[in-house]
Amino acid sequence: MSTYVIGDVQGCYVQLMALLEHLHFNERADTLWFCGDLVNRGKDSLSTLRFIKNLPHKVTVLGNHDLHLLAYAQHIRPKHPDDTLDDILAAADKEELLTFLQHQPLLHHDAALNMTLVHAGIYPLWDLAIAQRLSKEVEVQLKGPLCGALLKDMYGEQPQLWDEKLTGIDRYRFIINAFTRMRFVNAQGELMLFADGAPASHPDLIPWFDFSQRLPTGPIVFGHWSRLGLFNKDNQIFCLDTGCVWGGKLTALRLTPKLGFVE
Ligand SMILES: [Mn+2]
Repeated sequence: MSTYVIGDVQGCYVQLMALLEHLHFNERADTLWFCGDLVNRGKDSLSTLRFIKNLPHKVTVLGNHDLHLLAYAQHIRPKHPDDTLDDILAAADKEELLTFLQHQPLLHHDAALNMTLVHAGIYPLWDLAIAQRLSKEVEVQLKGPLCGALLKDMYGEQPQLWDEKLTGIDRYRFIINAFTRMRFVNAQGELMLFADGAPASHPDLIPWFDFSQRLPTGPIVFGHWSRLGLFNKDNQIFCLDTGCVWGGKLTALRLTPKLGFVE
């Protein structure tokens, strides 16, 4: 009866199977959480997505690559040269796979385990209750008739600063960018989405979790930031993106019965 969080799989199906074997994973007894970016760039996005969708006990949140798949499938976004998504679109169960993805949240909170799962992070000026409310706002849109319009207009880097008065697509775009693309903010708390290096490579910027006025959220586990890599700040902030798709490892964080990394 273990619960594990798995880092960014990105279609690395063989590595996922190897990690699960290493964990002695039992799909009837154990639960897997995935921190998003299930697909893309790796060799086998189709097998990965199908395997996760069919797991009896799983939680996953949406990453930027998962949202890209939904937009690409609707012909809203062009194919990126490095995309490895076409096997999904050619699959007989394409609609079930895409519908599964479309119904996943941006944030998952487990009060009993005292842990919150997101793809990139929680914007530092949101506490947990605000983050839960804002993720729901977007999830409702993604599941509704305006999903296509949202996917079409979610791309862009503005607005950079959160304001509760934001409305419509500017509001949704900020929420999606914060949950799925954020790494750094500046001293004013603006999203600095262009920066993707390690913290030391951007000394003028602040990792979102180090922002001095960050509001309390409780422990958070996330991926997305391969150049941050395996990271644990005070058992409160856990990064699990160890760059499997870039030749690195796939990592799990065991939540129960005992907190700890498994590589
Ligand atoms: Mn990502």
